[in-house]
Amino acid sequence: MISFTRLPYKKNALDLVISENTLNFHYDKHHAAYVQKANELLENTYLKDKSLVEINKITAFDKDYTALFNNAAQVFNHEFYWQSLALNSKPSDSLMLKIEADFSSFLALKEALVARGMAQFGSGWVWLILKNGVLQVISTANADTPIASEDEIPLLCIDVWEHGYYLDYQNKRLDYLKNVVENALNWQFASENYDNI
Ligand code: MN3
Repeated sequence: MISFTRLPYKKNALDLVISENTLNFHYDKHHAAYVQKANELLENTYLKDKSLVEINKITAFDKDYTALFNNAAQVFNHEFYWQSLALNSKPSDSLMLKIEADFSSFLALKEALVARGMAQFGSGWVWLILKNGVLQVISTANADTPIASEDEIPLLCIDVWEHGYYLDYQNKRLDYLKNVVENALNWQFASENYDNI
């Protein structure tokens, strides 16, 4: 059974970057629907008592479970995205040193996140991950998620499905990405993920 986790803040907490109106749909409708569909597909399978991460890892490469993977991965990705958002946060000293080592500067990392989001054709996700000891910015299409992989550890993500920004930014993905990256990424969450590896 996959749970519908609570938003880690009030729906107006990210206002001016992501509105309460967007979260009313994105969290209450889209995220909720992925939870409901994943649980319908889990029923009567041997996977139903496994954790969300285990379900993702097992179903990611199994064509018999494509629909379950798509919905379970979207649940994981959305939970991770809600935690990836916060106003006014900064990387820890250790993460900042790593960013400067692998991207040359914090600014260069932020530019890479925006550029990767613009380069993702159609729906998907932008991620800051640690892979083989190196920070990387990647994108995944549709529901695909780095946790399906054995060697990609996600630190932050940004949803670039249109449902995540259309009400606030219409078709202007660039404006959404720039505003999120500049003002609403939860670097404390990224730092905890990095420092706990
Ligand atoms: Mn979404």
